Amino acid sequence: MLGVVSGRNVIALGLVAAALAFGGVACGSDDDEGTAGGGDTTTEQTTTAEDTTTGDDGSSAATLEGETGPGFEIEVRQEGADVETLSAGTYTISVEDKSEMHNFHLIGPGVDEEVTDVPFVGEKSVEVTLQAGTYTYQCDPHAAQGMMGTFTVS
Ligand SMILES: [Cu+2]
Repeated sequence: MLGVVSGRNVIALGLVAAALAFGGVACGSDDDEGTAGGGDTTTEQTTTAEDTTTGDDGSSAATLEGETGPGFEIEVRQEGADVETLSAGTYTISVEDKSEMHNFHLIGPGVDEEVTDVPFVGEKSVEVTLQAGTYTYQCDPHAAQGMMGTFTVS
């Protein structure tokens, strides 16, 4: 007897997986951040030569150092010390203005000198002749808030 071998051909069907095209979702982030509002602060720097010629005859103008800002402070110093009294005479007052919101204004007998104006930042020197009396130095916009001081000349 011949055994009939029934061969079975199993046809394997290869399933081709359909490739799905994924639409890549681009993360739309704004890379172009425009730098808004560049500071247009033009800081003027006036370098005034300090002519503190220490003359031998002692007739040279003494120097006062004024300072206004950056906070709500205004000062006049001589050799580092706060000025309260001075002798009459000619002085060079060198003002360092550290803020564009303050100025330096000296008012008194024979003097009405706005050494630096409000937008100015930097250093300026002027020569002033002080007479007997009381002088006020102030920041005009903020004098009422106490940004001022006085010294007496005799
Ligand atoms: Cu001020």
